[in-house]
Formats: sequence, C-alpha cells, structure tokens
Amino acid sequence: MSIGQFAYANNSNRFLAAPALQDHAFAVAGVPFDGAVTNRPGARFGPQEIRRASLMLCDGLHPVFHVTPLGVLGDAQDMRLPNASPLADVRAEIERQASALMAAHHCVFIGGDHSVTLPLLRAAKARHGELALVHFDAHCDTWEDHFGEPSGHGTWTYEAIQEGLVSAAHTVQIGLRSSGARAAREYVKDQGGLIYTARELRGKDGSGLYSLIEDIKARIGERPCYLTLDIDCLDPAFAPGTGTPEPGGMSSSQVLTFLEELAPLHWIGMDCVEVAPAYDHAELTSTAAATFIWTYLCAQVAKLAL
Ligand SMILES: [Mn+2]
Repeated sequence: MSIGQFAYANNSNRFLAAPALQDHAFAVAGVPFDGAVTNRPGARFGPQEIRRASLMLCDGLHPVFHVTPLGVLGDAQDMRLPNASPLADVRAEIERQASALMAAHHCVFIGGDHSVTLPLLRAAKARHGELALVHFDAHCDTWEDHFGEPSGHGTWTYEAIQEGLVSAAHTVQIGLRSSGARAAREYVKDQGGLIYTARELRGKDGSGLYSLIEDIKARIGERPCYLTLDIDCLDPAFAPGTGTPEPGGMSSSQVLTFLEELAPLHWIGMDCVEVAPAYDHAELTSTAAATFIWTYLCAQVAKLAL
C-alpha cells in the first residue's frame, strides 16, 4: 500500500476530490463569470473556493441521506468563457456548454454571479420544457433593467418568466429582503408565484418550516424543477463572502431544512452563485455553499437507490 492511499485529499481541485468528468450520472461545473454585478465583484473565484471547501466532505456518508455522491460524480472543471465580450455573447457560450453537459449528466453549476442562471435555464428548458423554480436569494432579481442597462445579475428572474423558461405560478422565492420598488419585489407573487421573505422566516427553523415546505411541494408537484441558490440568501453572519450582502437573512440550518425536506421534488439541476471569496472570513461562505451543493447531490443520489 502506498501512503497516498491514506492521504486526506486536500490538494484536489475537484469537487469532493471527485474524478474528472467522464460518464458519471452527476456533473459539477464552474461558471466563473462575474461581469454583471452591481456592487462588489469577485464571484468568478467562487468555483475554486467552493471546491476547496468541499474537500472536508469527501470521506463519508451524508447524515440524512446515508449516501455519498462519489462514484457517480465527476467534475467538469470551469467553463472557459469570453469574459470581456458583451453579456449576451458570454451567456450564449454558457448556454452552449451547459447544453452539452445537460445532455449527458444531472448538473450542478457553481457561479459566478447570478446573471449566469439565465443561460442555464435556457439550456434546461430546451431539455425539460417549462420549469418550476425554487430561488433562494436576498434579492428578487425581477428588476426590469439593470441600472439602465437591459440585463444584469438582478434581472434574470424577470427575463426567465418573460421568456417562458419558468412557470411564474410554479416559481418560489425564499429569503427576499432587499430594498427595491414594490413592483419588482412582489413581481413573482403578482404573477401567481410564491414568495417567502426573510422577515416571514424569522424564528422558524426545523419543524417550524414544515407546513410552509408542504405548501411548496403541493404547488410544484411533479413538474421538472430547477434550484438556484444565491448564497446571499444567508445572513452575512453565515455568508459574508458575497458581493451584495443584506443583513437579516436566513441561517444555514434553515436552508438545509429546505434542501432536505424538498428532496422529493423532481429536481433536474441546480446552481449556487455569488460566492465572492475575497470578502469571506474563515471560509464560512465557501463551506456553506459546498455543504448545500453536497446536500443537494446526496438527496439526488439517495433517490437512485430507491
Ligand atoms: Mn442576491
């Protein structure tokens, strides 16, 4: 036996130290683009930090789902993107690469700023049809323009509904709390969807969230569902390393309760975005992101065994 067999895999640059992507059922891919932020940039470095934080999760079974994604997971590394090109060109390239990955794998994408979700949804809609959407965020991302520009990291939800990528009635936003015009903040609700603001979630944890989670499951039913998780849904105490932090947010345990209890939905993919390591402390933010992605993957892998 070589000593390497026993070494803790802290030198891998792949999620959970998984192998390079081949014919695995599940794929992780980085989308290192942060050219559409309004405030602090840096989310292009999110994927590599989240991968590094994931390494402590690489050896063992999930405590709720009793599985590991290792064996069915490969890491596709980061997309290579035309970072200095117009946003539409960057998004076209993200969509092209995401489509190729989705054709062969159940995909988890690691951002990147939240503008990357629009092309990921375009690729997912082409494959699965109109999607249900579960959207964790401090921000509604339903602004009709981006400080005078047509699109950015705060417009994609509006655009996804307008384009028919997601069904407004089956869109659920969780954790919202930022300032903004009422028309933007309540857009999804006005279109027939569900919003649970961070204020409504105050003091609710564990079983205190179950009835709300049952409402979400009843609303979405069997529809193909996409998860987008902006790390700034968390309070900055749990996730300081992000571009647009908003105090008064969710706790890590609240998000984990949602992810664990919503596991039965027909998930077709997810992204986790807006981790900006330069503003992080003690790897809090990247560790939270890695744990959320790991929880999602374990929930899906557990279903394979049923
Ligand atoms: Mn946000």
